[in-house]
Amino acid sequence: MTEKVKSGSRNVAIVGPYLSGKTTLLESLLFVTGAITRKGNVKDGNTVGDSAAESRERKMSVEVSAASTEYNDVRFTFIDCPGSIEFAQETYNALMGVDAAIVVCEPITDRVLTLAPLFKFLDDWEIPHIVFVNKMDRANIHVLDTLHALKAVSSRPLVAHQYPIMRGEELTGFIDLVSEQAYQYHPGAPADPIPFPEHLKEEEHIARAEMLEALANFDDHLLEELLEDIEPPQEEILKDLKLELGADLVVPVFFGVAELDYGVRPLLEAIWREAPEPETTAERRGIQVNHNTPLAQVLKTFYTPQGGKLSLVRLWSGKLTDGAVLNGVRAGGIYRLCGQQQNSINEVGAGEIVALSRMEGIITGDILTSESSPKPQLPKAPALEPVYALAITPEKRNDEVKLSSAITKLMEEDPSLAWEQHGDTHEVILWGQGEIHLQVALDRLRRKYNLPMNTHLPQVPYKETIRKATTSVHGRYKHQSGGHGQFGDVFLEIKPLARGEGFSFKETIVGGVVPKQYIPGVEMGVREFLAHGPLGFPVVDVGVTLTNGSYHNVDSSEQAFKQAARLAMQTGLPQCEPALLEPILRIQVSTPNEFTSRVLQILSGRRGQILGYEGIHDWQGWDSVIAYLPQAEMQNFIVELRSQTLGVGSFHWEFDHLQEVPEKLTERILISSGNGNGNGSK
Ligand SMILES: Nc1nc2c(ncn2[C@@H]2O[C@H](COP(=O)(O)OP(=O)(O)OP(=O)(O)O)[C@@H](O)[C@H]2O)c(=O)[nH]1
Ligand SMILES: [Mg+2]
Repeated sequence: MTEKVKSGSRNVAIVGPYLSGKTTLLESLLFVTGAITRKGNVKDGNTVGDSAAESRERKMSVEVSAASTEYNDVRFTFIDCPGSIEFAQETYNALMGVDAAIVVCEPITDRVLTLAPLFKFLDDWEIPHIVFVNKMDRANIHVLDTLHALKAVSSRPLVAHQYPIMRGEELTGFIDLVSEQAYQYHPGAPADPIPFPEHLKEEEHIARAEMLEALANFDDHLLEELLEDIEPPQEEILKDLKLELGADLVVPVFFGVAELDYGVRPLLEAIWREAPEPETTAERRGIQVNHNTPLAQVLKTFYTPQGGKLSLVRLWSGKLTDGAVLNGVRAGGIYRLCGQQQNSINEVGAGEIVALSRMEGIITGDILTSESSPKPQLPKAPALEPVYALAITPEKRNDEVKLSSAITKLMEEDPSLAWEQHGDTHEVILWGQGEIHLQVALDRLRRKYNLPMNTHLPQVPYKETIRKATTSVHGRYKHQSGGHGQFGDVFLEIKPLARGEGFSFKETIVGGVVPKQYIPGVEMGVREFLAHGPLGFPVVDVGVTLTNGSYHNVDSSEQAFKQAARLAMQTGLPQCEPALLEPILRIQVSTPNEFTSRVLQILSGRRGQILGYEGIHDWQGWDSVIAYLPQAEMQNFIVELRSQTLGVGSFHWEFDHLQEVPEKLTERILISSGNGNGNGSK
């Protein structure tokens, strides 16, 4: 298909807290621009944004979805991002490739904190953004209070771009603060100009003055005009809005009702007029736009329900034509997306977001160039650490072999998933960002790869150690079976080592009472035994010395000495006061400081040891709490943390050390692991 040349393009992410109306806004944007002729809605599961089965089923977005449309001769590609914090990686990856973002939120003042991590990301990366206060058909707080609350969570100044006209809790129109023209909304039609509503004069003046003052902070000429009471020309205000939005210096605010298309056209008009062009974005990212050399970045990987692979890329530079070869891989096709609908095109120019098919071996975040050119570095959203785990086993035993290739594909789609086969517990553990995140991954395994899974809570990789030494434990292995017998005989000393030292093996054999060639067998026997100590777990921090023994000329062998060593360990280790050890994590929790005391309580309630807390230096109002937390207490920690912090608390973790399990817990752990005989660590 050959297309008429557009005068430009804009790529805009639609982001914001969970259920704020992003997918509904996308539907409305596509409708008012004519990309779709009938609007779907989230409840009926027929929106463009939530067309993936996993999103439809849950009535929430669980992955990004791209849709291209046209407005005033400019190609717009919107990326509808999931709001749930568990899918934040999707949002962050997409944001790296857009020219601007629309932050959709609700007019609920005590929930604005949920915007804080997003605002921080946008400001850290200087991504121009506009706020769209949605659901203004149910706004039971005053507009100025909404603005005030929003300002408190943004490090950049928020400026109202319009002043809403309300009837009770319902939005009926708006005053454009640049032109001071008032408009009345109508269902299913563009807004009409109306006379200025005099009763709003005072409030409108306050909002307009604030907007102009915020803009003047970055424009001396405008500042002079304001000081001299000169009315600035509209073109000057619009020019400043464009420049300052483009440099992420100010954040314009709009109001609307996405479900009724109210406020959607003014929003679109503002993005069209004020959002930076793709070349400006490339320049700000330090990318040399070279018209000959393609440079693209993968923002998302999809495996479609039919099994095909699609890589959503931002083309920063150059152009792509059908059959282009990037990083040595030939693209199967170039597509503009509208949710799951793929429209094939022959060619695409710099500044657009399109999908490439069959880019085998290419994963999200990859930088793509034509074969010959050296690859420049482009910033990449940091990968989120997994904070929630489930152990999984295929429902059908034979499926085990298929599992790793399916999970690898899932991880190509979603880099915030991880998996491991645990060395101690032998479980396959799926790691992710929360319960829903993992449920979606399991749904995909079942639906796309026909791999239904059973899940259970992962076992804690406990270890055990000893508290006391024992001298000279004897192990003798003697076996006579027909011809050639077996004989091994050893004396071992077992002692505890300092925490973290692991295992050591020594020998003090004199006079060849245990011949040299059999000593490795003794060590092997000891090591094998230590894989499952008397409490049922791997034993660590133990030193064993082979002190004495005897052998038989004919019947001795390495194998026989191995058995003798095992027998000695079996007798000796229970005499050494075995003790259970649990992994302790060092965690760093980030939380709004109004919730810090709750976080401390949660940690103490989970046997955590608080090491300290302080304000985060580049994040006003947020604290960082450092603590030791037993791994056994981590399972639902993220769930509780989020429930106590409006969903925004997060944490980093790393293994720190092993520590003895408190006596009163040991017995419970041993019984539930099926290893204990109820006699605790004694
Ligand atoms: N009253 C009202 N409800 C709305 C409006 N916009 C969306 N909704 C409803 O809000 C709910 C969530 O809408 P979505 O569009 O799925 O929100 P979202 O932000 O995409 O949600 P996630 O992607 O899951 O974070 C749905 O039930 C919508 O019908 C609006 O303007 N007014
Ligand atoms: Mg959505």
